[in-house]
Amino acid sequence: MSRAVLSLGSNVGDRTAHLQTAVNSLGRTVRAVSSIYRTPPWGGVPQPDYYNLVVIAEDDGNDAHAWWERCQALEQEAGRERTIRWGPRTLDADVIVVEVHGHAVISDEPELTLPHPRAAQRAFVLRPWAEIDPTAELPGAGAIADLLDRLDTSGIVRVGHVR
Ligand code: PH2
Ligand code: MG
Ligand code: MG
Repeated sequence: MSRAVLSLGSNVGDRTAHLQTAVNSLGRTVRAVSSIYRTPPWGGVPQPDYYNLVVIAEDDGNDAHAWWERCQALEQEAGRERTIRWGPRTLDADVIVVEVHGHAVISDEPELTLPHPRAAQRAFVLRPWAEIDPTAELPGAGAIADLLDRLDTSGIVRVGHVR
């Protein structure tokens, strides 16, 4: 059994619809979905605010890579075009953490680095994640509640929920 924390974001087109479609596509793997948060763009590229949420999903497999493939498929479904790094996008689907049989997967593959190397600095990941799993730990970095205390969350606003 494997359990994944996935971060979904959109800042092009109908942001809510892109998130909704992605959550629907994850289907029966979905165990919890956070609210949708409007979040200021992170990373220095001027662009519209994102809508972000976090999903916790589970499957019967033992393969962290399968989550990466699912995320790629979600981005493709949303017509994602890869242009500017950290630039605007219809859908970004990132694998934050994977546990296989209760153990965190540590990986430094370029395609899938686990845990996600920048998650500890991203309130747009930690804030929605803390909503659905307040005592979660980011392996190697500590409790997400403590990490979040050190970040600026002032621009993050809860705006709704997928159905
Ligand atoms: N994704 C990015 C770059 N910057 N900023 C926010 N607030 N939310 C995102 O999902 C996001 C971002 C590209 O991965
Ligand atoms: Mg991303
Ligand atoms: Mg990404």
